[in-house]
Amino acid sequence: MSKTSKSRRTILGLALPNIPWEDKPAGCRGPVWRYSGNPIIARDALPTSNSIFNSAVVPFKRGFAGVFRVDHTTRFTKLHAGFSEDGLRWDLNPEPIDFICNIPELKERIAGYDPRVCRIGDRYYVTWCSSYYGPTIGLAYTTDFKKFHRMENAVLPCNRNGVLFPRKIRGKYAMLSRPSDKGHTPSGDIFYSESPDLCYWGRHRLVMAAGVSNWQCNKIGAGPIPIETTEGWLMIYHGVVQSCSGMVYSVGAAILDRDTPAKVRYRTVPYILNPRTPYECVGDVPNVVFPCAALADADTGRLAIYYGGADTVTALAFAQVDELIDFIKSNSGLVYDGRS
Ligand code: BMA
Repeated sequence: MSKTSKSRRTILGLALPNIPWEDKPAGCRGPVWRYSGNPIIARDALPTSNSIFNSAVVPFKRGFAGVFRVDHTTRFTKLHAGFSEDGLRWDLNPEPIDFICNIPELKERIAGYDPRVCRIGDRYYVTWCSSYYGPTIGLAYTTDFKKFHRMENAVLPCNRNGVLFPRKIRGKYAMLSRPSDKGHTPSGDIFYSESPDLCYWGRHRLVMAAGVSNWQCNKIGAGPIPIETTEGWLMIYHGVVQSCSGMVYSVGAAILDRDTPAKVRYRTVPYILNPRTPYECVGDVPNVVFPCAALADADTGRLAIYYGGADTVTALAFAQVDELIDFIKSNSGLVYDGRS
């Protein structure tokens, strides 16, 4: 445990002594480094899986639980629950989540991908890209990762990357999302919305637009549940640039104001992670790193970031919160070219 991080206690959250961890390897230049055992979940970990990626995990009981994006060999995309003692070796349910749904109009709308899981009180809320006349943000909750209760969709279509904040802000539930189109969305920006009850959402505000630097110039979307720190909300996000051979997905980080998260305080001009290993560059969709979850240990400042590689496998990366925040602050640029 680093003395500095302990005395600063930057993360305003719980201790997580069993967070998966590996020290930064010598020679690593940036503030984020990959787990040496990547990928942690192979594409064929389930009998019917084509790929398992872009998935969300949280601390649960003495270990961890999660909701995983599993594209089947039918190429239908489903959500599966999974459990782990150490956050590295995962047991995924072979059957997809069968949501309990009392809303007839949503019952048959079962498409699901890119889940996030957010604990608020004693409930774990799942947001994911669902389908209702186009992509929209599905919402459900569970207390045990066995029964999942479907709620109303959060937004009108078309929208992706719905990410809840882990507590109410100024008395309201809060969510980030990224309005999109029905296809591969050539451009898109991150917005903030509030709700009194997780059903009715409003006061939509632009947080930040695509731009600032090339890796994030076409579209951006929030990734893991924001982590509350003494500096503000640490938001890890993906950014996209269109290249000659397709879209390239990288990862950046920003710090949002604690009381008014639509205000960006700092935002990385360089990426903090980009596709460069074989499992990130080769797969069903090459050149994609797509983070959907981060574990945080308030005692040590350790972060474990879960991300999808090349739309095929699940991988893990690490960072130290103080080092990451220093990096964000000293490499920050804020150009809101979408504000007007
Ligand atoms: C986005 C989403 C992600 C995917 C990415 C790259 O639009 O569909 O699930 O990882 O494209 O294909």
